[in-house]
Amino acid sequence: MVSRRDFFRSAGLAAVGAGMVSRLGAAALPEAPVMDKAVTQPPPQPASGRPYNPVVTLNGWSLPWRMNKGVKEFHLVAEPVERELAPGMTARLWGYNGQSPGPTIEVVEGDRVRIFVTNKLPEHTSIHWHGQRLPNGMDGVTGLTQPGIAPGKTFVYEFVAQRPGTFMYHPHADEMMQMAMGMMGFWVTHPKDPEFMKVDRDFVFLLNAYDIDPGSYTPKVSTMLDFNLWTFNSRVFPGIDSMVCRQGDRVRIRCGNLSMTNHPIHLHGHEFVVAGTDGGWVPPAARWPEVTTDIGVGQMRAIEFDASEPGDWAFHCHKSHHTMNAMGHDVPNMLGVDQRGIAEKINKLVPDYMAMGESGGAMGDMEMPLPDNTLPMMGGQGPFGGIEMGGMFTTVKIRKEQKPGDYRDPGWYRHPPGTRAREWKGPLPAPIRLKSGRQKKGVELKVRKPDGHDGHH
Ligand SMILES: [Cu+2]
Repeated sequence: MVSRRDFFRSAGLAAVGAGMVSRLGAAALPEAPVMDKAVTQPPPQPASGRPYNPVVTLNGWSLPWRMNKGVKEFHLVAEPVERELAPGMTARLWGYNGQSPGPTIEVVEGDRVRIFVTNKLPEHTSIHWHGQRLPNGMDGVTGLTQPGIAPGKTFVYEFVAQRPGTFMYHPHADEMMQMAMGMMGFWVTHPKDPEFMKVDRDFVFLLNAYDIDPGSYTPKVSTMLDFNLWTFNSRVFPGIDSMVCRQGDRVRIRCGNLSMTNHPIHLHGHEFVVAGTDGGWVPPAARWPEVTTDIGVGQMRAIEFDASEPGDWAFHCHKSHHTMNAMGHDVPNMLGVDQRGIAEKINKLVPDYMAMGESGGAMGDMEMPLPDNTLPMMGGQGPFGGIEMGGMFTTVKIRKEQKPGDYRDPGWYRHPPGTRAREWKGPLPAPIRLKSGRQKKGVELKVRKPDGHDGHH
């Protein structure tokens, strides 16, 4: 659960916040809760204010608030964090309140919101509230709408959450550095009417990416294209939790892309519709069915589907390099090459050399020593062996017996007898092949040439 840190224990914070606070006439800043775990936290029911249906942040959490004379007050602390990307690999990132991404902020349409932002980074920062309608001076663009928040200082943002929908937040200060280090978060403004577009399960997460050399801990921030860790909410498979649903649920998954490239996000076994973007909800008549939707940089897509088919359904980015982890992005293709003895010889020269198998990849099963703090290129053990995936991959687990509101992982799906692909041991019919290079006898093909003469072949 949320571990809370007494704000006043951190003396530096109390001192720097004082100037801003006195102007607001408040006695003290709201506490800044901290999360120390990377597992999905159960959705918190609102303790005060208007009712809403909370979202579930994949491998994340929602930030508690306090009510102060009708204003919802949140406290974000920008700070260095340690984030476990998957068991076996931890990254030294920048984030908010103990994690990267920062906590999800959930408010209701019409709420007056006050967000205190304390900067514990070694350089200035700001927060831009991506997609929101707000006074220009609250837009968080360093140099344009405000000075940067200097290290040690606290700024306050205040506006009315006018438009219900799905938004993101991230710095608009030294963006290349700060976003490559993991500074970002999700924001959901729930509709005033809790019945509007109500769903049974509502998952949210960000698409992001890091470039961390095997054996090191800190992302290379100047990378533009060659990221080696493609993440859902700063987690890679097999470290990403499953999205667990009850059969028959209406399910919404909201993905915001704050990486440097697009991600075609694909769901198996079901069709979905794109029901919303960061610009708002798509009118029902304008939605079309999809099984993959491309999410561009700086875009959010809310997809919805009926979880009608029980099973463990893959959910992943369709770029195959985005479902691999750090090791092996530069491996040459050795298909068909007899490599007997070569790997051992090269290993004498290059200790970490790993050759791609002559009969294909199958690197999920390859045994090789890894440097400290990295992950195999593909991993994850399923009920039938290696899943051979990494990066932006997880599963949607749909079960008949899952209770409403229960997000606990039910384990692997047990396929009913006769419903799983299996080895065939009977006689094989002769394969039917199309003969190429010559026509079957008795077939005459007539071609009309462009010059008008008929040619017979
Ligand atoms: Cu991708």
